[in-house]
Amino acid sequence: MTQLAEKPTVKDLDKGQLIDLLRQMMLIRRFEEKAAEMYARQRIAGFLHLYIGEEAVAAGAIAAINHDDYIISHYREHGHALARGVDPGRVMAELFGRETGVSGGRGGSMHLFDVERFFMGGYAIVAGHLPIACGLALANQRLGNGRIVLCIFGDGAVNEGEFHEALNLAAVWKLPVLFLCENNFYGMGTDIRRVSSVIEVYKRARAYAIPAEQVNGMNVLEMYEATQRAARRVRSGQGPVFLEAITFRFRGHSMADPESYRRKEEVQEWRELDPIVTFRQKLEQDGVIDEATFQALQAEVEEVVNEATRFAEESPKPPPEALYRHVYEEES
Ligand SMILES: Cc1ncc(C[n+]2csc(CCOP(=O)(O)OP(=O)(O)O)c2C)c(N)n1
Ligand SMILES: [Mg+2]
Repeated sequence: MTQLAEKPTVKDLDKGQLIDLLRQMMLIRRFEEKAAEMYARQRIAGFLHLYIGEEAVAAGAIAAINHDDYIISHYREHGHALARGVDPGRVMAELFGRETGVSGGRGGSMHLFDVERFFMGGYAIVAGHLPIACGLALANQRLGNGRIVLCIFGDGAVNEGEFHEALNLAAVWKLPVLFLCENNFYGMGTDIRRVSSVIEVYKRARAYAIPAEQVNGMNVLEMYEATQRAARRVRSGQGPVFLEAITFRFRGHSMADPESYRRKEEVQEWRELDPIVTFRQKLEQDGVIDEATFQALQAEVEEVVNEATRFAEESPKPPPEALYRHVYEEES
């Protein structure tokens, strides 16, 4: 029930790594803007939940763990997949429902999966993946492979039974899970202040004797530092750690959200904390990048996203018989 001890060290990050964090956030932003455009043009159907505004959480946290640590996430997960290095073309193809998508085009936006990159989904059921995170962590613990599980979910998950079951078991069994709650204050159109008796989500973890703290999720370096410290503790075998990233989605819950539940001024206030704009300014002030570097990054990201979209567009749709695959075992 203590704050995480040791002080953070982003001093370890060199110039290249700092630029990578900026590039990563820019890629997620541009990818999402393109996905919104493709949705409007009816290239993408079904649900589409954008991550715009929350990029610092994914970029900072995922850069701070090992490439073979597991990540398991909720349904607003495009940014997490991209930050883990899942191929943007295969993510876009999944949104398009194409055969080349990471889940063969049958999962769509909420079910991105890439086992080779230890990215274990994409889950549409709110809080449904927290027990799965515990299962992955139990396997790691038994195998003694040194891997941890980064389990990402929204504030909407914290009043679900599975949240409490998972936290309790993880604490009792000292499972190597890093719980990361993206608290953006809304679950669909519901304000957390209206439905939670304790709105400081991290305090709930402390009730299970899990070390927990709040992090500024609009600041990529703070996310990196906090995750690095938390991951170190989790990996040392002392059990789970809980981080609550304070963040905000700039767009509606999904593409079909008139946002009548929140004030325009509130959204505007958070937009002024845009994690990409503020980090770019910091890097310029610190002399890490100049205007030309930023322009080059923008051009690079644009090209990656255009290429991903071209790949998705040109990819085949799954044939109708693919509907029967992975459903029942075929009789021989
Ligand atoms: C068990 C369950 N209940 C309800 C829903 C419907 N639902 C989809 S998203 C959502 C809100 C989740 O909000 P949050 O966890 O805060 O994530 P955010 O959208 O803010 O990233 C709800 C209630 C669901 N998918 N699963
Ligand atoms: Mg939320």
